[in-house]
Amino acid sequence: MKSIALFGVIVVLVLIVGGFVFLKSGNSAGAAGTVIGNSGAGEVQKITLSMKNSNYYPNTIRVKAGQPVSITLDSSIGGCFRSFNIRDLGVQAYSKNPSQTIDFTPTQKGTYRFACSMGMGYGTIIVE
Ligand SMILES: [Cu+2]
Repeated sequence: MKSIALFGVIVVLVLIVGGFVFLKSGNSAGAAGTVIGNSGAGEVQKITLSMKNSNYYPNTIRVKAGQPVSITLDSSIGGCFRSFNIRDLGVQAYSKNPSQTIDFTPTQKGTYRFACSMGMGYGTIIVE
């Protein structure tokens, strides 16, 4: 009876450790993606949006054409604001959490509107 209990404890421990390793590998995958962005020495244009006055903040973003853009929706953003669209640039993404960035490369210069899926939150992205 005692050895069965011990076995049970070991199984639970293995599951817990295994779970941590699994979570860690998931996180490090995201971190690796970030490192790749940084290694480009300014090539990836990183933008973090948060929530202010029931809208995205900053509300106007400027990026350079032909260079990859990586948008992070920080943890203050919730609900349908996490589904991010720049219709005219063909960007349509759902970011489940801040580690899921919205990556795209704008090629066409211009001023575009970004918005959540329902259009409640919106702003302007200027590609120059
Ligand atoms: Cu919305």
